[in-house]
Amino acid sequence: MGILNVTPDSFSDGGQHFRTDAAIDQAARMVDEGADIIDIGGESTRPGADPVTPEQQIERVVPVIEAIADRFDVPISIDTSDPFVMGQAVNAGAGLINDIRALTEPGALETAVKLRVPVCVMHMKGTPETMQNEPRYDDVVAEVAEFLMQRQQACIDAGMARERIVVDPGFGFGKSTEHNLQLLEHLDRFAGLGSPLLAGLSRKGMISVLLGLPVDQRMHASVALAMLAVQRGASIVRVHDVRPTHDAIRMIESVRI
Ligand code: PT1
Repeated sequence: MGILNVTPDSFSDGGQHFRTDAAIDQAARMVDEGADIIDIGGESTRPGADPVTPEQQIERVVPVIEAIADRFDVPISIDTSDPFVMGQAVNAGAGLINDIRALTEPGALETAVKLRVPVCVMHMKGTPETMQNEPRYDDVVAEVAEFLMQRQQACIDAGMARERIVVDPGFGFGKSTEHNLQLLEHLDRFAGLGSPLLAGLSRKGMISVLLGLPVDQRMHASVALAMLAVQRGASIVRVHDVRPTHDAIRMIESVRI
């Protein structure tokens, strides 16, 4: 899954047309590099980010989704928690809902069921504004697994098929580096939930903590983390650097030890 952020901090502020054109170019590149899904988000959810209104998200993502759906044959995922954005995005051509709030916003679960697309439910402790303020767990693996199992069940009860619900432990979302490492070590526990598993580790802060690298130098470490996730059962890895990750996964799959 290639990451396509359509936010002012990810594309310099040349207006919506400039943003849409830049996003199409980036999508074309990721498709060429082997991406199987393009994940489009109009709201930054990294630690400390401010929320964005549904109207702003729609203004940013809908033209981009329409353009990509028009040009490429690649599945498009919409990274949002807002039911209104979900509807507009699926209408424009998105085929997967990626929700860091695991369909907990009012109306989100019902909307996702009505839209009849697969979903990704992710674990987060707190909100993006505050989640990295000393997160605490008794047992992070058990707590995250319990949450994902509950959200998976809520989706099943609402009428979704288990294999159309993707689960994600939410690396970096209300987790210290130690928590992230424990989740990675026990990732097979989440694969055991019987739904496809997604892991998002690309360029995240834990690489800075462990290796002291700035964000523009985290590619190799990110590929290594993606490989660990794949070997522990992840079926989707959400990444910035598609070609190196794609090559590494192909290598794993042609060796399979
Ligand atoms: C993710 C994810 C996401 N991550 C899914 N969607 C982000 N399903 C956005 C840091 O510690 O893992 N899974 N959508 C990006 N969020 C972060 C979080 C970016 C933490 C950076 C950090 O640096």
